[in-house]
Amino acid sequence: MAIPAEPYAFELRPDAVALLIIDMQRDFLEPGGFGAMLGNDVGQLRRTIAPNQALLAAWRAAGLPVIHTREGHRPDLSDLPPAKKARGNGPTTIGDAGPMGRILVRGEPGHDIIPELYPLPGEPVIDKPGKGAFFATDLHAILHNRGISQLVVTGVTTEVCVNTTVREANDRGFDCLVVADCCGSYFPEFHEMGLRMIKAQGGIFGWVAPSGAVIAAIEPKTQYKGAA
Ligand code: C5J
Repeated sequence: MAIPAEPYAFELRPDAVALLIIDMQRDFLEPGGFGAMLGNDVGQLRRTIAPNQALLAAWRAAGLPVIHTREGHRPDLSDLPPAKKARGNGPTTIGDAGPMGRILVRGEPGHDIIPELYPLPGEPVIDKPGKGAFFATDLHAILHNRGISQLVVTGVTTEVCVNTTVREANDRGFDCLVVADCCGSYFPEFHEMGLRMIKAQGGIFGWVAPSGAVIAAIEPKTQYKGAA
C-alpha cells in the first residue's frame, strides 16, 4: 500500500514492516522528570503522545508488530561509557539520583515508558545503552528473524535517538518511514531540521509522513454494502 510521503510515496508492505517507538520514557516526557529538571520544555515532546496513541491503536488493530525502545544503563553502570557519564558537565548526570529515581538506569521509574504508550505483553522492548537502537542491542536479530525490512519510526528526540536509529537502520538496509507528528524535540528547530535531513536528497535516510497518512493506509476500509 502506497503512503503519501516525502520525498515520494512509501510503499508499505504489511508482511515486512514494524512500528518502532523510540524512547517515550517518563524521564524525557514527564513534568518532574530528568528532561524537565535540565530546564527543557517537555511540552515539545508531550505533543507527540496523542498522535502516537492514535497510530499505536490503529497499528495494533491491524495486527502489525510493534517494538519499543528505552535508553538506559545497567544499575552498576558497567555499560555506561565514562565519556557519556561526564557529558553535560553538570552536577547531576546519568546514574545519579534524579527526580524519578536514578537517571536513565534500568528499573527506575523515570526510565520506564510513559503509561499512555505502555507496551503490551509480547511487544519487544529494546533496552539500549546508546542513542541508536541497533548499537549493543538484539534489535537487528529480532527484525531479521521476523523478516522485517521496513520500519515506521516514531518517538523522541527527533534529532538524537530517532535520527541516530534511522541512520543505523538505513546503513543496514532497512527502509524507514519517520512519522513527523509522532516525533519531537525540546528544540522545534532541531525537530524540523532532523526531519529535513532524513528526506533530503531523494530520501537519503528515509521518508517522512504525517500519522494521518499512515493510519489511513493501515485502517480497514469501510466495506461497500450495496443496495439491500
Ligand atoms: C533521546 C537523548 N532519546 N536526547 N535521548 O533522544 O538524550
